[in-house]
Amino acid sequence: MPTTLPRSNHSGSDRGVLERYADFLPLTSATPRISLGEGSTPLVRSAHIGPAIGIDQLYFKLESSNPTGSFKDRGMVVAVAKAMEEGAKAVLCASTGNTSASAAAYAAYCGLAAYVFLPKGGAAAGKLAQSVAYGAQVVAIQGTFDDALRLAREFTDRHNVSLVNSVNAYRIQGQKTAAFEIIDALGDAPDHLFIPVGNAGNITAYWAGFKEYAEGRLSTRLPRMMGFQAAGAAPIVKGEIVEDPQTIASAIRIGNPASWKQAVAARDDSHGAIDSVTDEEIMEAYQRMAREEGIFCEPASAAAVAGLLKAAAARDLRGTTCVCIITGAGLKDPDTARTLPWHEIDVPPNLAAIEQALPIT
Ligand code: AN7
Repeated sequence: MPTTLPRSNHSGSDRGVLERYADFLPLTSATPRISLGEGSTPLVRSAHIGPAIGIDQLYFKLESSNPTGSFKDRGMVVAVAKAMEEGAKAVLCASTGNTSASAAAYAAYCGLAAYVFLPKGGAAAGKLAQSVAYGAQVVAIQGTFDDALRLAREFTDRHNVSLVNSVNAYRIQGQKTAAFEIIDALGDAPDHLFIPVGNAGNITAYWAGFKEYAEGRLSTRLPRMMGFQAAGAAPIVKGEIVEDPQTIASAIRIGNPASWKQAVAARDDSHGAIDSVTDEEIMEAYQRMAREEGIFCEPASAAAVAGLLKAAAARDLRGTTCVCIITGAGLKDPDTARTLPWHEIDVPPNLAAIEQALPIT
């Protein structure tokens, strides 16, 4: 155990995942109760999209409200706490960007070194900026995320560094707490859970969480797990590895998911589905989320919303309770936002010019 541990300085609802769900996590008295205020994220009822498609009970789980702007913080806080408990001095991950931002933040907070393997040019600008700001050593791998993950596993086999990808079971343990929060907020599990799928850790974790609460009689039913991959990076849908995955949703540009089998089990055990959505459908959902709901999410998160729209067009979801997981914040990927059609009105600094330019009576 390291001699200096960060103090847990949180109270109330921002006390973090380790304290809020201690009874459900593999903690010991030696596990440092660290927190950057992760978890306890908002569950917001849809203002316009739900009513437009006849789903009265549609909710968005804003995982983008976590400390580093994505759902990764829930699992990362457990993985890093356990690494601390085991005396690790450094953590390492491969990432399409969000895992690296989260690993870098929790490592900084705990005084650990962080090494992040990113597919070169493959992480959105905001995520790369975070890794740099938190002081991680970035290693740009000239290949895909799948190459980076393979190399991260090989590297950690040979060196004294803790792997904090979702192949680390503590990550899944922490991430499952989002399912608990949904049940705690709604009083029971929803009928359908819509979620983007990349490396497939998150769908695995939610399913574990829903099952755990049901087994403990803290809920009475299980949701159908509805996972969505991008059409150009849809190995689970196709049933084969995608060597050169392509999609605008860089977070889920993954061709050989680590938790492939677990995702298929979640799909089948829940009588759900894993389907794909095109980049056009993702961008349509991305815009609608921002412009109709006031929720600026990243493209990968919009894949879940695109999946909801696709599913609602194919079959009647009216009368059901649906939750859509908004996995990451829109600010992570400003370059994609700038591709939306927009125009700026350029004016000299006087009121008359502005009044002439704006059609407001
Ligand atoms: C916003 O950061 O894989 O299916 O390396 O960042 O659990 O992989 C990110 C994945 C969805 C997919 N939404 O979750 C990484 C990484 C966002 C993401 C996913 C990711 P998984």
